[in-house]
Amino acid sequence: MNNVDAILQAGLAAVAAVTDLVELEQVKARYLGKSGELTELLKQLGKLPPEERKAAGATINVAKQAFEAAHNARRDALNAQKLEAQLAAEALDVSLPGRGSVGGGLHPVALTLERISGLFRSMGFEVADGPEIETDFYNFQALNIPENHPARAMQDTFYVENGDVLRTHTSPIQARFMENNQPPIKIVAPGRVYRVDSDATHSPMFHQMEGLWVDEGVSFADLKAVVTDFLRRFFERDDLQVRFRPSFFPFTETSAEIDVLDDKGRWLEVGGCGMVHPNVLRIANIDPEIYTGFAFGIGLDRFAMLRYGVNDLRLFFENDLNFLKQFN
Ligand code: 2NL
Repeated sequence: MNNVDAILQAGLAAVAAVTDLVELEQVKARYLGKSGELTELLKQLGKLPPEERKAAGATINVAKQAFEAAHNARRDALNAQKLEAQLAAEALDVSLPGRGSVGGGLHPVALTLERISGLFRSMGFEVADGPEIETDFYNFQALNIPENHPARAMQDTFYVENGDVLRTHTSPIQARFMENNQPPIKIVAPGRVYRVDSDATHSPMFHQMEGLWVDEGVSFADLKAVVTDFLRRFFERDDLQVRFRPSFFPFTETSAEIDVLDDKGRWLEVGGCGMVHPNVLRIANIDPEIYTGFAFGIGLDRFAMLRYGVNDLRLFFENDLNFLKQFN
């Protein structure tokens, strides 16, 4: 019984020395566990003479309580420390400014499509659309493209099941519109088109816009006026030189290529046009003895390149955000 105080002092020192809760519980087991040092003293009580047992038991219990009090205080302190550390690690400054938001924007080809549609709307044209998977009839036959025309060959046209095709131009939109409407017809038809072609200057999917005006008395002079006015407004140059160069398309007669003079004095081809072929009107149940019309077609990707100074067509289809974000 003489060393109760020494055991207690050693126990209190051990409790004070621990740095985490696991260690603390190990120290507690060493003193108060099944064969802990203070527990062992209680087990020895029976060996004392009866008259000494009560006082010795009381002394050991006081030591036990002192140890337990120290243990509890240390446990609370370690828990508080642990909470402090966690709060510090998870601290969040709610007054910091947010990361902000990055707004999206339209693709340059979409911007170009919207701009050109707007110009034609202001001249009284409506915007029409149609399916990208077309029948042979609307993509070829209705446009006076004969059975053995090279444009129908497998190396130019994507064929899907049952002889349908991915439209190779937006003309079928207009063929459908003529079939369902009588003149006056005044529409533009923008959209995706597909051809078996892929290199630095050709993509298998690209964008076209065609225009069509059918009414009594529509002439090649009207074609030249509308196309020239459109080009001068698109390029924002009132003195832009426009040239109509004789050409051939199965769906127009007469036909012409459209060239503009650039600022380095070179003629650039920007599209094709012509008077709608009488066969095309007839197939759509429009009487070519009463009505005439003109049509034209341009490449929207090409117009987007010219407007934004983009020199490689592939940039439009790679979806590189560093490229696209310049148009936001
Ligand atoms: C080009 C040439 C052209 C047409 C498209 C057309 C449509 C119908 C009837 C007659 Cl429904 N013609 N479209 C006419 C001439 C030229 O496109 O170089 N496109 C990029």
